[in-house]
Amino acid sequence: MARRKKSLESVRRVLAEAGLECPVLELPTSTRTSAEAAQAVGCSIGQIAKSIVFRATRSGSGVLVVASGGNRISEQVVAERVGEAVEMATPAFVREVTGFAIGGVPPFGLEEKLAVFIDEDLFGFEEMWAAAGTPHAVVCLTPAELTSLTGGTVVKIT
Ligand code: 5CA
Repeated sequence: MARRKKSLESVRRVLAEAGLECPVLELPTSTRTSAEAAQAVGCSIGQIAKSIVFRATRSGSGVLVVASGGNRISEQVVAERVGEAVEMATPAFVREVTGFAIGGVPPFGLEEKLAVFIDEDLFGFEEMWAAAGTPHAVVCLTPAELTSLTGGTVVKIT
């Protein structure tokens, strides 16, 4: 099976195991960036839940921030939450800890159990779209579904 198909199937499996029927959309156009994803589904960029991975510099642990598409995440705010300095992850580190490539990283069903922080701005929407494993697939989630699937802590990240 092609890698992309496997990635999409693993996202579908996690949703099914959680008993959720969140719509997954496979699109012909790229959903690699928040702007592309917003254009592809016809929503505002704020309604895209982007999954950004950081690396804690002392422990080497991965940290996932699920942020509203238009927001710039403050590394300092993330560091305060984590209790140590953080840096942007490299593409190789993202793949290692999540099992997915940049542009398709879903907020749940990841390779490693990461600390997860959710941008409070996502709670201003009834539903949002997140990457579903590939740069051509997105999944529609409510804030409650995102919270239960990730076990994340809701914070102000800007
Ligand atoms: N599928 C879309 C919308 S859900 C998506 O995955 N967007 S994203 O924002 O979550 O993923 C792209 C993000 O990956 C960028 O915002 C950026 O933070 C990160 N990224 C892109 N290129 C690199 C790179 N070379 N190194 C590290 N991080 C990168």
